[in-house]
Amino acid sequence: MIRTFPEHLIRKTTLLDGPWDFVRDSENKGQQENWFERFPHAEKSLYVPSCWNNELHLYDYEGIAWYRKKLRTDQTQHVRLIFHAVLGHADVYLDGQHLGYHYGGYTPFEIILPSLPAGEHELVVRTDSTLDRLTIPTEVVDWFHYGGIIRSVELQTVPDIYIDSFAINYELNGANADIKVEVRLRSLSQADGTAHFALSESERDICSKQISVGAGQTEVLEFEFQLNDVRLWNPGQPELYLFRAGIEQDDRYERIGFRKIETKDHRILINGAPVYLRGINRHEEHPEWGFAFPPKLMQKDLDIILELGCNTVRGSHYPQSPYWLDLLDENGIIFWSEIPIWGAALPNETVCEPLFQERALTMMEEMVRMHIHHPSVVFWSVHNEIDSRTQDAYELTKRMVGLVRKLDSSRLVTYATMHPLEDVLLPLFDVIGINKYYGWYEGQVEGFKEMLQQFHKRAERLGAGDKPVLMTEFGGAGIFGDVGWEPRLFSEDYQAHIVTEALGLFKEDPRVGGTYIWQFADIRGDLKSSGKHFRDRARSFNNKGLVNEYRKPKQSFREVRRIYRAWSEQDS
Ligand code: ADA
Repeated sequence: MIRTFPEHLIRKTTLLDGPWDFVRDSENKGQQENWFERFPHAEKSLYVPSCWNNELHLYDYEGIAWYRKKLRTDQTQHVRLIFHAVLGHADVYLDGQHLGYHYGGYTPFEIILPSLPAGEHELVVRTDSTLDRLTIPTEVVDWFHYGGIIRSVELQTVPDIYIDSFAINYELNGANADIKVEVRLRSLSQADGTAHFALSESERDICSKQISVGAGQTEVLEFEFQLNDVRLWNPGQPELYLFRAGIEQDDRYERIGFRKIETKDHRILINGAPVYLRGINRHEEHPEWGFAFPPKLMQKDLDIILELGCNTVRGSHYPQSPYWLDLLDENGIIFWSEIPIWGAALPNETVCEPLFQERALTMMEEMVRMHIHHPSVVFWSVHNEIDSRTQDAYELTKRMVGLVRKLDSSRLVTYATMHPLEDVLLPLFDVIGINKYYGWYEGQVEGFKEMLQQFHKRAERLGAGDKPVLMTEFGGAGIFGDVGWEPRLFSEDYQAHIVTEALGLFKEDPRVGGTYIWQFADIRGDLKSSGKHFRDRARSFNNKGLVNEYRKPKQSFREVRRIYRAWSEQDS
């Protein structure tokens, strides 16, 4: 399932999920040997979506792999092929022809195949999961280097004139919403055509119109209207609106929620009311599924996060599944969406590289377009822990923030810094996220107090003193089951101690608007016996989860639940 609700009722959609032929190409000879025309003997059958690393004997394979799926179509038809996420580089071929290339990992891309003849077709995908100094993320990153087609592949049949895109924008004006809708109708026909277009919301007809679309052209339709007395999307009390764009032979549904996002007095305001953020960082990862996280487990993650008393989740560190965001929309949970620029070990030279910058901007744009309608998304985050002390970081960040503001001015733009006392980026953002690990990587947990005092002074000097500060990462590792009388490093007890002490300190600071504990669940780490990074990660996992990788609660979970629930009581 891609969404929790159908996006089309008329348009025929089929998921190509299931077994695909799979073969590694560790010597990178597939292109030269035309594997896209003559697929070699498959090494195995692999279920898509999945990460190959979760299969036997493929655990640490990073590199090129080819996939093949045979499909059968019963008549000539226009096809829209959507890859909802392929890790790294993806080249797509159909019947030996190269159809397109995408770089990324967590955002969808599509290919239109006009008049695909009836018969059997061979869809081949070459993927490359290799991380290097210019990929995003780069080669040193604190999560497992998975590879594969991690989200569904969808085959849609579209008519001669079809709905190419459907964008809904609004501004709240008192109790009413001023709405702007843009729909693109695209023709795949050799002849001019017409369509009867209708826009509606639930059972309410909004407008309809007869449209002509020239052969092979795209017609852009724009509508403006007002909805009165809208029910607002609020944290914990979400209200959602389902809009339909339709023509005789095609349709598309988009769901939104109405809310206004602001900042004031160091707080995030939703619909004018301050919301203290009780959050958690969540990787969309599981030891059995990797990044191909199944919907059923998303529901379970959500249930655990609600049980914990959270009202927000940081999607660390990459665009997460639309299905997950649908669940957050439906439960009134605030979401922080970010792209995988993970910078703790990112050299400054990389930040200056044109290819890296181009990838960063493209990824950012793809993420904003992908998640734009989700009311749960309140923050767009441009990066995590890059060297924010440099002018080069400033230049890249300025471009990224500028792009995001151009694409969406209704949300807050943010990032997470690990250099709060030397950071030169503060003035660029609406909200500052701070990652610090007192009590774990440095000093005692009390160190937060002094650091925050210094930070606030510096932020004022830089003209950023009025911005809300969120503690976006803090915590420590606790190995599940390691409990005792003494608070030893790596015990559940010590982890619980750091997290609870830190939460108390943050709550006393009026300029801190919320907390995101690192992290929800233990995740697989990227450890190499020859590598120098992450060698403190016992079991090859980052063990800072409040629950372990199978979602079993540690002592810190129970402590945080007590604190977050008490805060929630105070705020209600
Ligand atoms: C960083 C980083 C996280 C994780 C964490 C840790 O702050 O943003 O992804 O690596 O440190 O556990 O050290």
